[in-house]
This record gives sequence, structure tokens and C-alpha cells, in this order.
Amino acid sequence: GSSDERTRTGMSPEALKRAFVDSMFYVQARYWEVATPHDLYMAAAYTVRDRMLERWIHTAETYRKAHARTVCYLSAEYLLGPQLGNNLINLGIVDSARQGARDLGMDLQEILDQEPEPGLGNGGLGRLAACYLDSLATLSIPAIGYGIRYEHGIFDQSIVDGWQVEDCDLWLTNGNPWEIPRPLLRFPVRFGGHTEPYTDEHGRFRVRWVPELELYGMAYDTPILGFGVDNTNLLRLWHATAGRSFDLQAFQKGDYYGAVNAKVAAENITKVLYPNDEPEAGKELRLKQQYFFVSCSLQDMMRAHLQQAPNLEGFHERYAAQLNDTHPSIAVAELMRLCLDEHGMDWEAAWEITRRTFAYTNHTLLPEALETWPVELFGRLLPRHLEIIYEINARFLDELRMRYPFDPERVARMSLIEEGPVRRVRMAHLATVGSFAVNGVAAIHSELVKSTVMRDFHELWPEKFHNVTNGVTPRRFVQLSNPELCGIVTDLAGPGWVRDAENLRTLEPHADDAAFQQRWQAMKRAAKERLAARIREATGAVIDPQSLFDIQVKRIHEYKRQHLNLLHIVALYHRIKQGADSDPTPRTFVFGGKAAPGYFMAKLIIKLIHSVAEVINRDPEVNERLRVVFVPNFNVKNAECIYPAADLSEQISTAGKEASGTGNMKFSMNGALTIGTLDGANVEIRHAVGHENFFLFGLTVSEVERTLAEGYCPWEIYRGNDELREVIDLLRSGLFSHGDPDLFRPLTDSLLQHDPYLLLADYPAYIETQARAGDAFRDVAGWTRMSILNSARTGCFSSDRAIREYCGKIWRVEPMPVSLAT
Ligand code: 26Q
Repeated sequence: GSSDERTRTGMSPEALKRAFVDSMFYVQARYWEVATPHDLYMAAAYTVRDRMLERWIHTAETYRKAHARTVCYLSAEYLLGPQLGNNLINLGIVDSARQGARDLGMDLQEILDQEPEPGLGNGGLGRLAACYLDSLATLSIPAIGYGIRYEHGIFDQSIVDGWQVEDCDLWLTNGNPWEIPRPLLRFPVRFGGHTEPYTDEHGRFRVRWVPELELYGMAYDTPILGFGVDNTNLLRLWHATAGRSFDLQAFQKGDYYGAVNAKVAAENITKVLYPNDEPEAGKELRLKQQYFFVSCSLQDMMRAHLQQAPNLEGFHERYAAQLNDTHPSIAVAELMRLCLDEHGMDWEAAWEITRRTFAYTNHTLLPEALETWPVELFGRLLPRHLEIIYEINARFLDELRMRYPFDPERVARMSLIEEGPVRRVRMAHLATVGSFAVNGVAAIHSELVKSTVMRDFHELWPEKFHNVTNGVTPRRFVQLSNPELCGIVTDLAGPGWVRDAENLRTLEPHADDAAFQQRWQAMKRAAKERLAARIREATGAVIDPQSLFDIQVKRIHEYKRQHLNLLHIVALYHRIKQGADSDPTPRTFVFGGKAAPGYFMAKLIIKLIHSVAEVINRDPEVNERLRVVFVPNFNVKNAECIYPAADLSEQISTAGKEASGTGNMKFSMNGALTIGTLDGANVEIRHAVGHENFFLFGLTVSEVERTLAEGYCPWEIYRGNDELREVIDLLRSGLFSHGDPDLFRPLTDSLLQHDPYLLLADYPAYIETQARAGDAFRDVAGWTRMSILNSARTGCFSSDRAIREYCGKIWRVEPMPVSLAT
């Protein structure tokens, strides 16, 4: 039949239905009467996948024939979220699919809800990588995402008696229809052992690594389709398996159980994602994970390059490799090793290629979050890499001593090795020395990178430093998450805004139009009702969509200050109980977020949210005006339902601590106003939406520095502020802890004794600004106007803009459009 009618490629409702029935039979091996909801999902997924594969193969061919310069994004995390809905959108067949489902007596939404989400990341950094994959494909950029195929992603969070409980994530148990296993695409990865010098056939000095252990990385490929284009890029995730030859050796020695153990140990490498969003001391397996995926990825790039080129000379022209934080920064030493030891290059040539291949993105300034590894551990796991790092360092330090002959302290500060009782490898220094570009993720953050953690490096190489402010994909976080908003914008601006989010500006002239405002309010209302229904289902809590939805969802961290939000809530509660004049705007406070399993304070904050919620929600004197809910298991799926429902977005980190934030962008694109500090991308959001449409409060970075330098004393603020004192005393009274005054002591003691994140210093400004927000919400037309302007003016926070900047300033790659039609 005509191409539209072909079972595996047709896009009409008829073709999709036929394909669906076909997949149910031939892929799922099921018939209608016994098909479970999961079978329906799988059949739908295979139907969609077939349509992507056609584009994928065509894309791979096109890029290859053109010898296209390719971006390789190296990231230990990809927080992809559910694929089916997004792929339907990018294929442009949502309506056909909905129609087809209806014809077969099914509901598309129910099918979408079946998908377990790939949660292969902790939070912002992993989700950013996923948004960037979407934009790279949408902009037709030849790109490969490389990472780890964790069998268990970020844990599922449940709440028991107000405490976080972690359950194992099982996203792979029912099979993953989006991935294609490539059993023949395997690379060896070695660990341990020692190195020995030898002389090669040309009489040159060389080093041989005699490893103790060898395992294999096997590729699993996931197609990443762009929106409105046929370009379909590759996400290649590596799975660890034990090497067969290694097994044989052990088996032959008669050590059956030893061999089995070794196999288990090898396969443990890709078992589970570390659930911390900062490094933890001595986690050997984590370093193994990082080296494992980096080595496979670089070997894969080299293999592809050498299929088309006689040698590695032009490697850095063929590839730009982006290091998503320092997690893959061992790549600098591994590329050197591959060039030197496996391809016989000399040091200068190898270093030239290496330095011109990598670029590094920094995502944090927090000293405790900067990755370093003990030299001892490093040398035990990767003896050859430690040698190479020492050699890179020796040459680098020689250069520095020449340049700064009278400044040995500076030379020591910049060394790749931190001296001290435990010597450590500084991964950020390795990444910076081994890269041609370094960037921060928001304007203020990039400035702070240059003036604080990378100050010496910036003085040495000022032209190496850049800013690329983060972005988020409007496909998932507007079109998929907020169909009503999507309808409004498309009616006004046409469908082009999905590829060019600047078109959201078309909304601007309608901000004061009464009829338009009504439609806008109906959009918000629908999103709030959806969230209310979901919260009721998940927690039993009933919330009122009329009330102001004041939402803070993100990882739980002291620097993000969820407990500052709580201090405000308890203050409002306290005023009502006192019969004092109080904010008359009914509010629903929504929290969500996971705590690292070993982060006691973060877990205590979750407990406190639940404890405050319990007291407030059951007290008839306050629960008409205040509600507090915690959405368990904040993940991409829940997030899609939460961002559109917000009236007020909480972005209240201590100034200087949040590198960028990306939730802040998702909220404001969906018409939430922000209450926030001058931190991360908040600064640019406020600039974009207009100061009058943003609730700013709190100390600036320099005020924070000055406050701490002058000997900050939170106790004095506590003593001098009656309401604040009463609020903290309430937390210590046992009111929220069934009479136990000690439960929250670690939190209140930390606030009163050190308060390293300056909650008390920012408290009065926060309370006052919250009151203004509450008042503003009662001016319905005024608020609606501000809400519209937030959506209209935040198109610049599309990840398409961010990726265009990376392509221009950093990668120097060009789009290569792919079309099935040609
Ligand atoms: C490192 C070593 C060992 C174990 C774990 C880690 C690790 C894992 C994840 C360290 C950091 C992370 C994640 C960091 C992260 O999500 N950072 C956020 O990145 C966002 C995207 O740029 C920013 O918007 C946020 O401000 C930043 O906190």
C-alpha cells in the first residue's frame, strides 16, 4: 500500500491501530482477552518505536556519510522520565494515537500511565542531560549521549509515619521496550594490577598496564527523536558483564565459587545509581562506575573514528566531548592512555588531541561537593591512570613555576593533587587542565566559578571560561505537561513556539485582556484540579484548587532551605492560633523531593514537613486557610503534573549556593510567579520576566559573604524577633512531635548555633515578601497578568537556546538536518 499504510511506518490512526494489534500479537505474544494494561503499553511502545527506528537508521547513515562532527555528551546520569508520551509528541502523532486508542476502546492516558520511568539520575544534573538530548535532536545536531545503564535508578520514596523510606527502583523488571541491546558491541574495561616499563620495537620507552581484572561493557541503545524533525540521535548506555575468558581462567583453576564471585562483582558495577547528589568518602564502586562508562565510550568513539580515518590525528575535529560535571573527568587520563599505550602515540600528540576534545561543565561551588579521590584508592584501581595524571601534573606544574616563579602557594593551589595527610586527586582541576572550555550553568554561577573555585585557572586562561545558562525542554515541560497552555499558545501563535520558544512572547499583548485572562485562569484551574486529584489519590489529602498553590519541589538540602518555607508556614499557623491579623489568602503548601539516604538533616526536614502538615491539616481553626501536603516520590512523572499547577514557585536557596536551578524555569514557563533569592538562574528569570513580576527577597551573594565574615550570630536574630522566637520555640515545644521536644532539636540547634545557610538572616525579608505575594494573589486580574507575563517572557529558558549556545561558543558544530523524504 501507500507509505502511510505500511504497518511499521504509517502515521494515520488506521495504520497505528493495525501496528498496535500486530505488536500485541507478534511482539507481546498476547491476544485481546488476556492482555493486561502493561501489555497494552508494550504494544503501544513497540508501535511508536518502529516509527523511530526508521528515522534512526536513516539518521545514522546520513551522519556517517557526511563524516559529521559529533557531540558526545558524557554524563553519569540521564533522568529521562517516561518515553511514550514524549515520543508521540516528537513524532507529531498524539492526536492519531488518541483517536486510534479510542477506536480500539482504550484510553491513551491509561496506557501512558503504565510506563515505569527510567530514573537514571538524582535531580537537576541528570534531568538537564535529558533535556539536552531532546534539544540536540530537535536542532538536528549530530550527537551521542553516553552513560550508564543502571539496573536500579534513583530509589522510590515512600513515607512511613512521616519518615522517608527508600524502596528499590525496578524500572527494568517488566522489560524496556525503548532499548536495543547490542550484544556484539562490547569493550573490555580493566582494573587494578600494576604497570611495567618496556621498550617497543622502535626502541622507545613505553609502559604496559598489567591489570588484575577485566570485564566488558555492553551497549544498550535508545533512540532519541527530535521534535518536528526526522533526526533521531543515539543514547548509548553501558551495561557491565563479566568477561568470558576471565571466567574460564578461574574455572580452570578449579575455583568455581571464586569465578562466580568475580562475575557477580563485575556485574555489580552497573547495578545501582548512587542516590547522593554529592560525593561520599571512599565509595570505590562509584569510581569504578565512572571509569567503566568513560572507557567504553571513548573506545566506542575511537572505533567509529578509525572506521573512517587512517589514524587518530583528526579525532578532536570529529568529536567534541562534553563532561557533565567532573563525574566523567577520568576521560582526560583515559584518552591519554588509549592514545599512548594502545595507539603508540607520543605524549605531545596525545595531549594535543585530548586537550582539544574535552569541554567541562561545572555544576557546583559547594566545597563538599567538589569531587576528589584519595591517591591510594585511585592508584589501586587505576594505576596507569594515576601515573598519567602525575605526568600531566608534572608538566603543568613546570609551566606554572615558569609563569609564577615567586608564587609557590599558587602552584600548590592549582596542582591536580591535594597534599595533606591523605593525598587526593582533584577532579575539577583534571577536567579544567584537560579541556579547551569550562562553563558554569547560570550567569551568576559562571562569575562565581571564575572568582572562587577556579580563580587561579581563570587568571591563567581567561579565554577558556564561559557561561551557558541552563534550559529546559518546552516539549516535555509545556506541551506534554500542560495541554491547556499548549492550546492557548498554539491558538495565538501557531504551533511554531514548540520549536522556537521565543514565540511565547505572542502572549504578552494579551496580558490585560479580560477574555484572555479568563481562559488563562481556566488553564491554571484545570492543572490545579489535576494535581489535587493526584494528591488525593497518593496521600488521601484534600486540597482546594481555589487556594494559592505555593510549591517547593526539588531534592531536600539544607542549602535549598525547605525549612525556611516551614518557618513561614508555622508563623502563619501561629498567627491564626493567636487570633492575630493574618494573611487572609488561603494557601496550599506543596512539598516534594527525595533526601539522600544518608543525609540525616534532610530526612529530618521531611519528617518536619509531615509533622507540621499533620497538626495544621486536622485543626479546623486553621485548615480552612492553610493546608500542607508532601507529594511522595517526586520524579519526572509527578513533576509533569506539579509544575503547571503552581501559583507560586519557591526558589529560596541561600545566595551563591544554587548553581542554576532548572525547576525555577519549568515553573515560570507554566505561569507560576517566583518567590526567590538572587541565586542561580533566578537572577536571569527575574530580569526576563520583569522585576515587578517576581517576588525577590534575601541577602545577595556579597551580603552573605559579609554577614559570615563579620561573625554571624543567629542567636541574636532569634532573640530580637518575637515572632521568629515563638516559631522556633513551637518547633521545640513538642507540639509537632507528639510531645517529644527533642525530635527536631538537631534542626533547631543547627539554626540557633551556626545557621550556615542564613535562614534566620533572611527570615524577616522572606515573611514580608510572602505577605506581599499573598496580597497580590487576591488581585485576580493583577496576578493573572503577572502569570501570563511569566510564560510569555521565559522562552529564553528553553534548552534549545542553551544547546545553540553550546554549539556556537563551545562545540563549533553545525546542524545536519535529516529527512526521510529525501
Ligand atoms: C559525585 C560523586 C560521587 C557520588 C555522587 C556524585 C554526584 C551525583 C550527582 C554529585 C552531584 C550530583 C548532582 C548534582 C546536581 O544535580 N547539580 C545541579 O545541577 C543542576 C543542573 O546544572 C543545577 O541547576 C543545580 O543548581 C545543581 O545543584
